Amino acid sequence: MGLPAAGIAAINNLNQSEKDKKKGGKGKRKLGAPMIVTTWDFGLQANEAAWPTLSGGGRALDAIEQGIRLCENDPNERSVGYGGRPDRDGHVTLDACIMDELGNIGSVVCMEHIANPISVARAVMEKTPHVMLAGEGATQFAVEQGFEKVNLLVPDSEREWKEWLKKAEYTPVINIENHDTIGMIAMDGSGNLSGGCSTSGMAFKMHGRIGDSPIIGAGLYVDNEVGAVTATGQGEEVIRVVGSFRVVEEMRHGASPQLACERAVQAIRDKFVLRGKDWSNTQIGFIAINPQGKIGAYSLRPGFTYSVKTGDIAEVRKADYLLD
Ligand code: SD4
Repeated sequence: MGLPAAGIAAINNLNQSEKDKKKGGKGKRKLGAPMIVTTWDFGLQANEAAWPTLSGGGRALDAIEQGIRLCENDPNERSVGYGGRPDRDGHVTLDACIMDELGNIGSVVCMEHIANPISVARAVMEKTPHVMLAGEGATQFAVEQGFEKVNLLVPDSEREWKEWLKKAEYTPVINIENHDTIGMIAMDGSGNLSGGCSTSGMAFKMHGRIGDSPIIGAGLYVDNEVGAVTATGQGEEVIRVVGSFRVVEEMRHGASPQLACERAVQAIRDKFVLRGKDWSNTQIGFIAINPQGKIGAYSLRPGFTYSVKTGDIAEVRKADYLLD
């Protein structure tokens, strides 16, 4: 049995007004001023690359893609994109995801030979009926979309890998050179939030290993009404507590971005305790923003830094942490 025509119209109108609100149309909201927060020291340059779009009235989603691409293209950033460290078999496999203010999502996992996984993730989001593409299928899609196929393994990474092969011991190193996964969250001049995350994952990981970074809810989550969150560090632990979604849900229930990040890190610590596992070699960091422009950041161990850019500020900050 169908609804009467007037009832259907009412629902349609309601949906349209909700859509208008979220698109910044009717009921346009303008909360905090434009801002970007990015994981690690290298976020400073990424924020600068993203800022012209935000300060020029552009969309947070575009700023995110521009900022992350800068980092992906830099061969000296050895944990993201071109120049990333390979897995234990010598393959550079990249993970990335992106999410906008409407809840659109796109992700690529374990993708080889393409330097800008964040842009491929965006293409998955905008040009396919799917939300995730993996491995060869992701590369094939990227090539079909006009992305160039390149060798991502730079000589320095290859040298490090060959050195590692002599012992082939998998011991993740925390806070590698004060940069790691790039996670970027931003609010634009319309008060809309977006985020992105891109990584080559843990160096010398098993072939096919995927961390939190391309998994919506784990490495990244955005709810335009509540906040945007991203994570860095050992992805297995972030996935275990569905980290970024968890931080957003803490904020939804009233926690500040700071308290929400602290609770998610505590939840990760609690899982280590419950499982009787050692966390001395583990680092996890979260950053969060809310529509009022408040920032949160917290990590399991010392050494996590994040970069903040607003109209007045461009700086690297040290996050508070749970354990020495
Ligand atoms: C991952 N969180 O793949 C990402 C990046 C990383 O140490 O390896 N960080 O788990």
